Amino acid sequence: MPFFQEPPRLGNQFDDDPMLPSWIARHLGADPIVDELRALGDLTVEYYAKQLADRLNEPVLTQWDAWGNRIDRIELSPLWREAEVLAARHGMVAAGYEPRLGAHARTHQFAIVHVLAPSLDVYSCPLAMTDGAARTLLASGNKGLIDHYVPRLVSRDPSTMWTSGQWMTERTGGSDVSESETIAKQDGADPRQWRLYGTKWFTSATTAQMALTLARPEGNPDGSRGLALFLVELRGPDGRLRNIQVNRLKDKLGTRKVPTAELTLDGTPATLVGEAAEGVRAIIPMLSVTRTWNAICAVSGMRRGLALARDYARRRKAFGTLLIDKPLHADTLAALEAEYAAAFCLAFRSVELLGALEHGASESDERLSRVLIPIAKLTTAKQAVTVASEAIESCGGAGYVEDTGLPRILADAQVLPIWEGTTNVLSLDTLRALGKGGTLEALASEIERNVSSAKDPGLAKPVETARAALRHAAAWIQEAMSQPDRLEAGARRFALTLGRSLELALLVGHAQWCLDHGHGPRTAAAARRFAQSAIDLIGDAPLDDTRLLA
Ligand code: MFK
Repeated sequence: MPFFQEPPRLGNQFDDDPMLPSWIARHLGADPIVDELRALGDLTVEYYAKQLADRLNEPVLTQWDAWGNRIDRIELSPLWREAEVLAARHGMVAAGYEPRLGAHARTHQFAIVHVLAPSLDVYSCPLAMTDGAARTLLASGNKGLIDHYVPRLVSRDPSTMWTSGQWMTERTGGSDVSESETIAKQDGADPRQWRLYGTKWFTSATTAQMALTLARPEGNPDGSRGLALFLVELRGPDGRLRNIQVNRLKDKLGTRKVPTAELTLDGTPATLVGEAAEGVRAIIPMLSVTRTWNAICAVSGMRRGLALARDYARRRKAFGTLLIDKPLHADTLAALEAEYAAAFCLAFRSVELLGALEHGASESDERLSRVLIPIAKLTTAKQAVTVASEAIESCGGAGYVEDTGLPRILADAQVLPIWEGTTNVLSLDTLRALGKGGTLEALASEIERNVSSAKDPGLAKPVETARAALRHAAAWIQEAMSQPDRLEAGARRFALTLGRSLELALLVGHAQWCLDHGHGPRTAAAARRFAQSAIDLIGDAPLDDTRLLA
């Protein structure tokens, strides 16, 4: 009988997660949520099979009908059509807005996302933007828009739920939105009704019913302050796009199921959300929400890669034994599991802060979240790519062959450090956040609060590693503050050092809780292992060398 390798299989993605059950027990404790998450853990296995079967389907844009009418219709992949229904029914957005769990609603929501999203082919993208749009409208105080749109965005009814896009990026760039070229012209006498003219270069999930977008009201000054925030309903009552042309769908490395498009707006009706200026400031709540989604999707993607890699190591034999029994293979997987555990803590701490912000956070929580959200996004996104790459490598050649489904994990992870602010843009945002008084102190006390809870002697070294990295980072920024080029050049190493020391501290805090509450020694092992990785990345590269090299 010739040999055929058994493919890796998924188990229940709640029960098999080494972090989520203890995190839920610590923060929510409630049995009904455990039952719900366990049921989703089975559902995600079922959808993983569908995802593999759906692998070759992609969105299709049809620009013209047979009679020459411009129709710009986008057909979604079958799994995405199912995901629309599942997402509404399981409250992937709605759960974050429901009052039952108060400030823990966000933890509940993102636990659902964490379990389910890896099987839904990046349907997380429109959901993240939908969530961000709901939060942005609520923050705008525009009662008419809130009453009309928010109930749709946070609905659990698939027949009434809407999704929203977020159109910021133009040909001038996705990072520096101050150069946006889209113009808004007043439409008639109603000061809230406008028409938009311009090109949007990267609009994800163009099948959404609405979008929030930036445009410059005619006559406004250049720069980001002259931009205003608008709400666009994409289709009229006849189902046709309202003066929007879909120029083409993007041909991307990953996120292939997401219908990302280039659009021309040619007199698109739009409603002004707030003032006719300061649109960047008005859209910031969107960024905080989508960056938190990014962090959660980074850790859930890591989980999926590791779940498959772990299972594969228990099925695959080479040189006489199972891979899992080989010290080097086990060592490699252990380091990745530690990386996941650390990233998990930071992503879910961001979620907790998001919930606190929405339920009357203290001033120090507000300061902390301003810096922790960009740090969590940039740190976990980088980890997601590394872990995905290692996870597919651990499956050998199979990890590189498309019809195993494994390469998609890496291709989809690679978007995470790019969209919603690249690593460098968010490193600079971290510096900007620290420019606000008391932010570094809030971060330091977050680290200290967590490490000082550790009583177990086995955690002493990780505690010292986290403290030492933070001390080094604080000393560096103190010195670099007066040297703008040095400060900017070192910003990524600085932000990642803060991210990794925060992760270590949170992991230590959770490890102690697990030891104290019968959740075993595994998280403490993760803290020890993570502490052996590069936590402190602070350092200056000579600027002359940089000039020679770059
Ligand atoms: C799985 C997850 C799925 C996610 C779906 C994603 C699909 C969507 C695809 C995309 O659309 S990707 C494109 C996303 N684009 C970005 O994320 C933009 C990246 N660029 C930035 O983040 C820039 O830093 C930013 C546009 C915000 C900078 O704007 P400006 O024009 O330089 O404004 P400025 O002066 O820096 O900031 C304006 C105000 O906002 C300032 O307030 P003050 O004047 O009071 O100081 C800033 O402090 C404040 N601000 C900026 N960033 C902030 C912030 N406040 C809070 N939080 C922030 N992050």
